[in-house]
Amino acid sequence: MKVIVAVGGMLLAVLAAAQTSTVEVTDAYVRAMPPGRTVTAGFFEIANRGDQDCRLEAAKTDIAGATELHTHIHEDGKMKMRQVPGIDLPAGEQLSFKPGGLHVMLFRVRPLKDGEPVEMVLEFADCDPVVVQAEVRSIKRK
Ligand SMILES: [Cu+2]
Repeated sequence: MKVIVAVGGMLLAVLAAAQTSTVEVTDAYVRAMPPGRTVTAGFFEIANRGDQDCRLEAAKTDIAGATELHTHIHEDGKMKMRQVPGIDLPAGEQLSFKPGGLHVMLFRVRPLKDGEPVEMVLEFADCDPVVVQAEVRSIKRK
């Protein structure tokens, strides 16, 4: 019983912090996997409406066993994914996390249903965490 109370308190703390955040996330979605696959990616538009620079350091979600921040680079004439430790989001700037570019890589993902809501928490070095409501989308739909 004590454990449940503690977890509930933590969640409330995260939600309360998110309300004062100046980082805005829109059009968040997680790509649905083909049958048998457990790796996928999350995408969104992110904007820093505040006057403080933010640095995205992690994206966490209950649907995945592990997550990484990734970007794509050109190497030997090919596009390759590369993990990055953090992504700068200066005050007043916005970034697109999209296929072929920045994305949140999701590993050991549980089976997902098309249209299912997924919660993701973005964590920053100097800014409040943001709770993101994403949606599962099949490749056909986007
Ligand atoms: Cu990736």
